[in-house]
Amino acid sequence: MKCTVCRGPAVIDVRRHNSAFCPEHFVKHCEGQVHKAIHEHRMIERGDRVLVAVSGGKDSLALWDLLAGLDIHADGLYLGLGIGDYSGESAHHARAYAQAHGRKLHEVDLASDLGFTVPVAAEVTHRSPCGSCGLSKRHLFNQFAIDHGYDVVATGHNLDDEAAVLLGNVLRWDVGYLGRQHPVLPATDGFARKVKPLVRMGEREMAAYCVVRGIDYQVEECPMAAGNRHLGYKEALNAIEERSPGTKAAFVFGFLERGHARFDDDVASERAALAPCQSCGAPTPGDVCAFCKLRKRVARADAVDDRRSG
Ligand code: Q46
Ligand code: ZN
Ligand code: ZN
Repeated sequence: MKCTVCRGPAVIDVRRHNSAFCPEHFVKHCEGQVHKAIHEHRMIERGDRVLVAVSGGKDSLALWDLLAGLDIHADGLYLGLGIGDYSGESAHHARAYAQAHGRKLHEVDLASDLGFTVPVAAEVTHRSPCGSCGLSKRHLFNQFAIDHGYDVVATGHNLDDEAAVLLGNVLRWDVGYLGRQHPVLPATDGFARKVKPLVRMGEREMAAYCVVRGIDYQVEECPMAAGNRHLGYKEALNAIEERSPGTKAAFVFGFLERGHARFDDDVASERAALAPCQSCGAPTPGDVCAFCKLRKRVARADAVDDRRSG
């Protein structure tokens, strides 16, 4: 296998681009794709303060690294989810990258700062841990950005993630989610801009990028992900992609070009119904936002436990 650009030995092939790359040209390829995504969707403007949601996994660390390669200065925020050794290891990788590259990493810890962990939330709500986890991440990354003057929150969602989420949204015809599924969500009252600069990059490419760049990342999957729907959708899409390379990209980009705008009205009416949460001020369709409700439920369960043991 030879590099499409320089004919030197290639280390990775990217079938949907009919290309293969040596390490140097692979990094250039990744930077080019991220640059294209940022400009095409006007994700980040000069002078924006950017906050990267850093999990310690390959995508978020690659994103942080790629942004720096494109001269976009960004700080990171690591959220401690309290998922045992997995969270400990993830934090280690996030801190090690920040330290080695002289980057600023903020940290928020669910247990010590907010009084609960993802496993506890799952137990109390009797729901999948990913529900409480996703809700907490969305809320806390946004809140942190608003409180600390960041204009943009950048997340490491890649093409495989976006295709799996899109498939889930289509299978349920969830019009609100379809309308909000976009690589850039503009800032509105109470919400910082959200961007996904890795939308053109496959999962396998992000792992390869980290290897080529010598970035150590959390290779373990989250132990709470086992059996979740998202993984099932990814497996289904991988089977299709294997037979027809390029299907995931056609699915996601076709939706963005020809499908997304059809759900504008659904999003506009959802947005019109938002008002500040009575407890924390974040925009919500009810009186109290889902995150504050979750916190209250966990606190109530704690109080019951205390009474029982006391
Ligand atoms: S961290 Fe959280 Fe993921 Fe673990 S509990 Fe689910 S959502 S799987 S990206
Ligand atoms: Zn090359
Ligand atoms: Zn709230």
